[in-house]
Amino acid sequence: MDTNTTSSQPEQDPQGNAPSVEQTGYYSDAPEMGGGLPVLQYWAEHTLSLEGPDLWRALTHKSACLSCAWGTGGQKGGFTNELEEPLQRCMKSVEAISAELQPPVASHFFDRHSVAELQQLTSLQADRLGRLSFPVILRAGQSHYERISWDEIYHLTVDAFQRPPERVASYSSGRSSNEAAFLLQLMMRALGSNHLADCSDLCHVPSTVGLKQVFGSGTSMVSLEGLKQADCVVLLGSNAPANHPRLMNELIHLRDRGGRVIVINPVIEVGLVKFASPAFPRQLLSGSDISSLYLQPIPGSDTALLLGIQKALIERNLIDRDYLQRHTEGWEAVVDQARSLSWDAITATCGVSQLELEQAALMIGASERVVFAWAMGITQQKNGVDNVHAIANTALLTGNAGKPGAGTMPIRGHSNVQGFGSMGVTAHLRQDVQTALETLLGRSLNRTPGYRARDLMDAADAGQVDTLLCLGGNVYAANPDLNQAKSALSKIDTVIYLSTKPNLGHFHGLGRTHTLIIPVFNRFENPHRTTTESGNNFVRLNDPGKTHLKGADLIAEVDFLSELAHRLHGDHPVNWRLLQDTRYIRQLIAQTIPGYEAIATIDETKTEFTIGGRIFDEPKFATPSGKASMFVTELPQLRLPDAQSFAAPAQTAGRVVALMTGRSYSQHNTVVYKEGDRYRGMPHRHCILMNPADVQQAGWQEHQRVTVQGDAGRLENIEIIFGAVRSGAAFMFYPEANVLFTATTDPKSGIPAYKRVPVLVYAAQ
Ligand SMILES: Nc1nc2c(c(=O)[nH]1)N[C@H]1C(S)=C(S)[C@@H](COP(=O)(O)OP(=O)(O)OC[C@H]3O[C@@H](n4cnc5c(=O)[nH]c(N)nc54)[C@H](O)[C@@H]3O)O[C@H]1N2
Ligand SMILES: Nc1nc2c(c(=O)[nH]1)N[C@H]1C(S)=C(S)[C@@H](COP(=O)(O)OP(=O)(O)OC[C@H]3O[C@@H](n4cnc5c(=O)[nH]c(N)nc54)[C@H](O)[C@@H]3O)O[C@H]1N2
Ligand code: SF4
Ligand SMILES: [Mo]
Repeated sequence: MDTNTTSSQPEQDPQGNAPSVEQTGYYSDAPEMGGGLPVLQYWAEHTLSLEGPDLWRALTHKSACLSCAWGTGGQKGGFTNELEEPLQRCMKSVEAISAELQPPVASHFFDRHSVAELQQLTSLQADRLGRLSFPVILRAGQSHYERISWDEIYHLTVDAFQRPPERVASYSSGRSSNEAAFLLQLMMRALGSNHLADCSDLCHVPSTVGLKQVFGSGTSMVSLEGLKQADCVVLLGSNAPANHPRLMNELIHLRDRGGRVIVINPVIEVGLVKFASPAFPRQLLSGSDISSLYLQPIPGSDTALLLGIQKALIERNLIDRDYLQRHTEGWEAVVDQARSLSWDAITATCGVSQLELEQAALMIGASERVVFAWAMGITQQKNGVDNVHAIANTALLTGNAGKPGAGTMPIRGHSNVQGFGSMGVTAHLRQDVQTALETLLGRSLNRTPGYRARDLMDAADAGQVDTLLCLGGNVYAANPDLNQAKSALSKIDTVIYLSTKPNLGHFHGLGRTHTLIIPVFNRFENPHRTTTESGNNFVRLNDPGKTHLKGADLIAEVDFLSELAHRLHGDHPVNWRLLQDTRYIRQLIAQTIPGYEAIATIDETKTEFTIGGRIFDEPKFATPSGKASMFVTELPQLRLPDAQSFAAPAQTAGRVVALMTGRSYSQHNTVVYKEGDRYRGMPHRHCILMNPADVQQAGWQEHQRVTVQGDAGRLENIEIIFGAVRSGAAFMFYPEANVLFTATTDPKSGIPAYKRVPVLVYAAQ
């Protein structure tokens, strides 16, 4: 079966307004708009509850929000964005803080519950165990985690790192500070290992790779101030109402000033049609219109859709040839390719009509300043880098890069994931940072690129990794093929987790000889002053804080890493123990990380800043020639396998669909906060969101239970929920869905194609 057939998606109305969710008639139990009163209700419930005082203390603490990389949390307390606009804390921030404010895991908990029992927990149950507040170890042959002393921790970890450098690795997630990130990579590189896998390898790595090739800089070129000047935003593959809620305020402002929003997403996300933001009290009941045009492509086909928009722009003479000639290279080939592709090939691949693509092109062409913003629907694809190139090409063809109010804007994930990249936590280090680190360490460093996250799992599976240090995150559940992940991690001798809260990885991602869980302070309780970097390239200074955990045996990440580095490397050429004072780390950052010079004086000036060299207000880019390089993007070949190719019982009649896996409204990555997703009408985690016509054609009904079979595993007893997802596609929640499939990766970036997973859906006999 092939998804490239007719789609039964609802027609767009000729005004270019997206169908309302009521018009689509898809939802049985979902609300009519995103945000709204439930958000205020959540705020009220939590801030007025017993945890209220601690919650307010954390909310008003001067530090960046823990949750997403939009980076709320200002100079004068926690509620402002970088322009000091008030009322910028969303409910997701409260959700994240509230999880951190849980009571500690009881002191005898691990004695009383074996790992086998803990493996039965769901993600939600694991998180609800409370905060980790003392270090524990699981030794080979033992059934229980047991408490461990700090002496023994250092003894074991030093021993674990004294292995050949090519056999030691780290994985990190983007919640820790810039200072911890910088230390981590310095310690690893000083050992001779470049195996600095990071959650961004599973997230925005195609944006970093693709944008660097085009513009010489891998982050957003649009500042928040710039976004406020745009008159059109093209939003691709993002569920911002759930994952970057304060971006919605900017879209509402944009619509209010007469601008347009083009949404590109195989699912009609209710909050992208209409959103009620508490920052706009007068529209809280009625909601504000978001999308002016909503296009629903086949999952994985965005490059085709963008080629269609490019073709329409060229045919209608809406491209800026003067700009292309002056500021870009390689544009002729890009224009030739889009021109030569047939409309049939384009529309058959993306499943969106020529008329709709032309409408989008007209909107873009008629706008003065267009921002192209995207998230995981674009990057987590087999052609993730091509998708990013196709977006950049569309921006460049219309002269929408290098002027205020326009440009390319990857919407980053974790609150400091971009800072990790800047600090050099990457398997593929930039040359200028490498050189600066070599000067700092007084010797040359290993230049072979290290393992990205997927390479790490494969190397571990092949028995090539002895030691893995995880600075946050959940490397087990974040990866595809959970069985492989478990088996790969079990071949590593020592796995060390630095974490704030228990997660599935602590119970399934177990090392062969030792697994250590070291509890750390989170951002708002960290005893050190730290910094973080938002997705808009803004560096925040986070004040020291205190934990609510009484008598807890926590450590600051920086203290652990500098002590370990000291024990491994001695005092030369860096005085590692001195780095327990984060001011010294900031001096090293200022010396080595381009654009971070202003961090040298931030302790005195307390002035937060935008990183130099990244926001392009003029079409002079960071490439050697100063011009943007344009790359031809291939039309994706999207065929779904036959039903027979899945390991299902013989004679099973089923439907093969392109499954998108992603987040529910109430989860943060692998950590589930609440069972259901009210905005998609999914009452619990074991649902598959499907197109009603597809379900009816298969002879099934809503709420019926089905089996979902991928190439690596199956999930049974999954409830069908009708949703505004296009025909041939479906949506399920991660991390549960990660059991289903092996990783198909983008050869240009190594990212797994989480957003286009072929699965067979069938009803139990
Ligand atoms: N509350 C909350 N906030 C978060 C997170 C969280 O888990 N919870 N996680 C953080 C992190 S690390 C990240 S990376 C971001 C993630 O933020 P998002 O990228 O917004 O999250 P996802 O749920 O992965 O899915 C994004 C959207 O992609 C669409 N999509 C799927 N396939 C395709 C496709 O082929 N093409 C297009 N155009 N769209 C597609 C889906 O329908 C969905 O609406 O959010 C960050 N913020
Ligand atoms: N199928 C599918 N899989 C995906 C995705 C998808 O869309 N679909 N998305 C991918 C993406 S975009 C990402 S980013 C990854 C996420 O992957 P990760 O970043 O690896 O996972 P998280 O679930 O964010 O990690 C949560 C844990 O981090 C720890 N933590 C929280 N705060 C801190 C802190 O301050 N310090 C330390 N040391 N630890 C802390 C807590 O113990 C918590 O349990 O998952 C990827 N996997
Ligand atoms: S938009 Fe993101 S950074 Fe801002 S308050 Fe919400 S979760 Fe935090
Ligand atoms: Mo992410």
